[in-house]
Amino acid sequence: MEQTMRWFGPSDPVSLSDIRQAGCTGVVTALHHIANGEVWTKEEIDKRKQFIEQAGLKWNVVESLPVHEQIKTRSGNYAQLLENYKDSLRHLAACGINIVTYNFMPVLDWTRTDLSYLLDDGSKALRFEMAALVAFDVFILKRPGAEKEYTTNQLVGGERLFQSMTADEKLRLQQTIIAGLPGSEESFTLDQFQAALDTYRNINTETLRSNLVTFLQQVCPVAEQAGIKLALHPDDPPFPIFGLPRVVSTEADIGWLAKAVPSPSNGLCFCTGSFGVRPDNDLPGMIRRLGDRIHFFHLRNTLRDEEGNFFEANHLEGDTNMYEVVKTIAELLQKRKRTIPVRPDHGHQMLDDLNKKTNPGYSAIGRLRGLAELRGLELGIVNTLYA
Ligand code: CS2
Ligand code: MN
Repeated sequence: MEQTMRWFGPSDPVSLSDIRQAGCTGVVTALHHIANGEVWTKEEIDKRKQFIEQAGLKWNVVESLPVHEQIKTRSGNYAQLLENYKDSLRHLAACGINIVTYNFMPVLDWTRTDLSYLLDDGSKALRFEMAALVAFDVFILKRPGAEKEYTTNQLVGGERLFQSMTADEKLRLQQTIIAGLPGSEESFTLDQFQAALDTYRNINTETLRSNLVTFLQQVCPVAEQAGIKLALHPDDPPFPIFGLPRVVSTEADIGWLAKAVPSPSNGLCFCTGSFGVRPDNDLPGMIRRLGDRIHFFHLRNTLRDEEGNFFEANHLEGDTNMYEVVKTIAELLQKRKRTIPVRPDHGHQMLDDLNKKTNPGYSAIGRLRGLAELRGLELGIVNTLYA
């Protein structure tokens, strides 16, 4: 596995030198200063690439080349936006970067309700709590019809939590959900968020799926010709929220998509932290069966409960059997005689980072711990199985 970490560019409090000291050979990054939908020029790509190489690292993966909402909804300026996307892919390929991550989640990128969930050991994790989602959706946003999408128990839990919250806590919850987590391209006020949700009024699962297929049918031929592997990131969390459709949550979703667009460039970013939230996703089995389609791994663990809450657990603990996952990846790489970029995805806020301002999920030390554990695990497995 090629060890990488995500880097948010020159303003990231975690520097390229930090990432190198963590044992990475590459970074995963994006041109975050270019607005979603605009073309990434060769000059801009090359400038960033040089900067990374001067620090002794490689730009292995783009995460993300964001897909504009108008492409997801197939509305407005989508035809031009598709052309821009193709141009950016061509330019990336010309600069020698050939793995490109994206997602097809409507409106919101990854979603959590708590960015500093205190764990027993004093470190802090990101958490998704159903009652908090209901509190926001039904009682803060007051989305029309929202209550029909929850069970009575969920509504009672959401209301109880809402009643117990101070005004500050309500505002913090709102910001956590819609003000944009690291890497998200959008951030919203309440009104803007409701307006964005409304653009999906006539888009159900089938329509979103067909829009994803249209997107892929358009961009895959360009990607194939340029030698680019597209890596679709799964839905996080992997179930519908805010009444929005979700089409990248299960093995069946991926299987369907692979059949609909068989191009070898139509690949996957296999995020164990996203898929792993669903008990019906068998991760090692999925890695085995989807093997050739996977171009990039996010390794992260989660621990769920029966109410649909989950938090980001230590990388080697939680519902995902990370030993089985890494062993399956090792088998895959051995069989294919190739390597694949991997990042620890998120990490806890811990040690010295507890006193610093960090990007939620993207602290230096928590990710360093995750990466170190995953590397050790891989080395142990590879030496035992293939020495
Ligand atoms: C997130 C996402 O957990 C994650 O991987 O950081 O922002 C992810 O980068 C995007 O959904 C990929 O397009
Ligand atoms: Mn991920």
